[in-house]
Amino acid sequence: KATITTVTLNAAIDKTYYVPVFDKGKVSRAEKVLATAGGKGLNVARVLKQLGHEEVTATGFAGGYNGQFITSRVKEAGIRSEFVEIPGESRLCLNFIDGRDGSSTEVLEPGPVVGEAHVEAFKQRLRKLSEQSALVVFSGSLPGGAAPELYAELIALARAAGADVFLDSSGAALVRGVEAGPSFIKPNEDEIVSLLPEAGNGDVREGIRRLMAQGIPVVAATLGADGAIAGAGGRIYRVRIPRIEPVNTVGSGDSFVAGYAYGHVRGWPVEQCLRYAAAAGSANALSETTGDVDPALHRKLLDDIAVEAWPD
Ligand code: TA6
Repeated sequence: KATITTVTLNAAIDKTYYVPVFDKGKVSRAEKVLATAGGKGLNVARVLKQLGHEEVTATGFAGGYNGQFITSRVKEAGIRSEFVEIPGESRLCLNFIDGRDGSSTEVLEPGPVVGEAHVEAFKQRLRKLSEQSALVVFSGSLPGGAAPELYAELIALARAAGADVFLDSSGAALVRGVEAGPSFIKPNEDEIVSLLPEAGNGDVREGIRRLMAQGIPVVAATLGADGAIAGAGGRIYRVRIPRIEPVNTVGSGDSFVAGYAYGHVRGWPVEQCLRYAAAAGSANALSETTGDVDPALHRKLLDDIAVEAWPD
């Protein structure tokens, strides 16, 4: 099975506004606006395709005119679109990039509420897709109306249908989802603390060690310009990335997940998966478009990524 399926339960149109001056409480005029099919899972799907993974399927919920935009962009990118249509309008996620310092300000809509019948229809769709997939990647927040344990249920379902599973989420969805034992998670520093409230000391390495001890095989924490720290096979790895001038960092975490997934389904060793992942995250940050990796740049960046196992 070569297919990787990505799940985006709260799909979005990601809009990036390049604004020369972005001042809170003032009128800002954008000089450039970009729109992409977004929500974390769709960024993962697009980057997988750009990295050269041929068989990518995207599923989740999509609704209204925005939903049509999202699914048509997905198809244009050569990704199989298997979205369950829901009433209401899929959300917009806005990213304002201030020309003065390149900083991003994001405003994320909550998105439509999903009903029980649609969740049931989605489970059936996911079961079929998981039977055909080597890996299912669950990314992003849960839509309104979904129970916090939904990821845990979907992970169990995908596993039972024979697929491996990654989870990249936050808050209660992540805490409950982790109980179903995904093969890979990518919490940020705060999320490590929310997953391990009793650990308390905020040490990322210790948090990763504990999550591995709880049975999560790969735990990767991305640290922006500082690269990443990851745990796999009981070991901790430090991933260093080159110093770059980022253009748009939104979607770099998703690109990291795509890079890791690319190597994982090919059975690559952890170090190689991490290198591929980090190069994808950096390449995305150098593009104006959210969730966008230029393969030539990715290849070039691979040589500048350092992955070292931390001494035990
Ligand atoms: O990771 C960046 C991003 O994918 C944006 O593209 C935006 O769509 C947002 O995350 C959505 O995140 P959420 O966790 O709300 O699904």
